[in-house]
Amino acid sequence: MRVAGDFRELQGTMWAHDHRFFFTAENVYKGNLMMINYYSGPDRGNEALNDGVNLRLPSGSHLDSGNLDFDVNLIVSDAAFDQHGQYFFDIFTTDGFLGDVPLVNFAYAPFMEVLPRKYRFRILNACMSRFLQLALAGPTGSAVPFQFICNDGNLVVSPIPLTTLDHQGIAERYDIVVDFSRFRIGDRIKLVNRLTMRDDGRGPKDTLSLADALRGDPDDPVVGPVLEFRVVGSVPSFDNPGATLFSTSPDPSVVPAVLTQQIPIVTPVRTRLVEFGRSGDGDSRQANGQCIPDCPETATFPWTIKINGQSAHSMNANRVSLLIPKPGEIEHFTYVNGGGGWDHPIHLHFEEGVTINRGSSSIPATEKLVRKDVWRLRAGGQVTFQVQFGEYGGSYVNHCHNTVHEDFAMLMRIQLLTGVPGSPQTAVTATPNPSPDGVVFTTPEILPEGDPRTST
Ligand SMILES: [Cu+2]
Repeated sequence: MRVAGDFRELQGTMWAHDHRFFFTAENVYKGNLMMINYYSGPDRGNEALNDGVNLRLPSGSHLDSGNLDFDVNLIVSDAAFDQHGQYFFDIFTTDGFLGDVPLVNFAYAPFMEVLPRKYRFRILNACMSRFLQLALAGPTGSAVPFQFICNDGNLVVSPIPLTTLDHQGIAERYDIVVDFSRFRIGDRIKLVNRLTMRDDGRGPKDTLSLADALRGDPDDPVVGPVLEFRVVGSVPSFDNPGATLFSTSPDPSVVPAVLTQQIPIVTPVRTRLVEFGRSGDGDSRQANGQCIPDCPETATFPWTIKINGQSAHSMNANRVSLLIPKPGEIEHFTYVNGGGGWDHPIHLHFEEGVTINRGSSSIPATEKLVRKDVWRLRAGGQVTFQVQFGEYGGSYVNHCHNTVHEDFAMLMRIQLLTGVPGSPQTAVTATPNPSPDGVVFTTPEILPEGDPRTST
C-alpha cells in the first residue's frame, strides 16, 4: 500500500499512557499504559517476506505482518511496597520516586525461554523517575554483544554494534537485536541494569561495571539482573497458538547493513531555546487560584520552563508557550538543563527531531543524527535537534518525563497551526475548561517569545 509521506519518518515502537494532569505518575505507576508497535513496508513484522522493501528484522512468519514470536516488548519499571505488602507510591514528592523492586512487563524476576536465534527486543523505560542503563551478561558473566536498530521507534541508518546501552531515560525506547545462536541449549543470559540513581531521584549517579552490577547493590535492588533469558530447544508460538517453534528451524531473519536513509541537517527557518529548570513557585495558578487543568489547592509547582531566555513559567493549559505558524518549516530546537545536578528526559509530543549535538559534550552514536522524541538533558547539559512539524495541527505538550516532574507542571503547551483551508487548526485552539456543568472555552495567552509571527 502506497501512502503519502517521508519513509525516513517511519516509526515503530511507541508507548501510550494516561496523561491526566497531576495524576499521570500514579496512574502510569498503577499500570495504565501500553506499548504500541507500528508496522510499515520496511518494518513489516514478517521476517520471511522478501519483497525488496521489507527489512526482514527478527519477528516471525506465521502472520502476514506484526509477528511477535521473535519481536518482544520489554517494559522495564521499578515498584515499591509498604510494610503490608501493598503497592506504594508517594504522591507528594516533587523531586522523584524510586522503587526498589525491578519489574519487566510488570513481573518480578521473570525469565523468558528463547530459541538459539535472533530476537528483536523493544525496551521501554516505564519507571517514574529512574534512569536505566542496560546490558546483557552471558553464562560466564561476560558482556553479550548486540545490535542497536531503533531509538524511540526510529530506525537508525545502520545498525550500531554495542555491548551496553546508553543511559535510558523515562519514555525512551531502545530496539536491539540479540543473536542467541552463539549460545547452547541450557545457557542463561541476564538483562542487567548497571546504573545507580541518586537517592533523591533527581538523576543518575554511577554506571557500575557489568561484574559489579551482576553482584547487585545492597542499597539499590533495582541495580543488577532484571530478566533472565533461558535458551531452550522449543517454545510455543504466540502468533500461531498451538504450534511449536524449534531450535532446529532455520532463522530467516536478517539485520541489513542499511535500515533507512539519513535526514540531512539544513539551515533552519528559525531556532528556539528552551530552558528547563527550577525557578520558584511556578505560575500554573491563575488570579483566582485555580489551575488549568484543575489541581488540588495544596499543589506546588517548583518546575519551570523558559523560552528564548524570557520569564520562567510552569504549566497552564490556557497558555501557548511555543507556536509553530505552519507545517513544513524546519526548526532547530536547543533544550538546556538550567538545574545543575538534575537530569530530565524531555518528551516532545507528536513530532520527532534529528539529534544534532550536545553542545561541548560528547554525543553517542545511538543519538548522533538519530531521530528521537525524548532527550535526556544530562546534568548541566544541553541538546540540539532539528524538527519539521507536519500538517496535523492543534495543541500538544512538551514536558519532562520524570513523571513526577511532569505532574508538578514541568510541561508547556505547543500550538501547531495548519494552512489547510476549512481546518479548525488554522486558528489557535480554544482552551477547554471542563466543569460539572459542561465545558467553557477560553482564548489562550500566547507567549510573545514563543510566537514567530510577532517576534524574531
Ligand atoms: Cu524533570
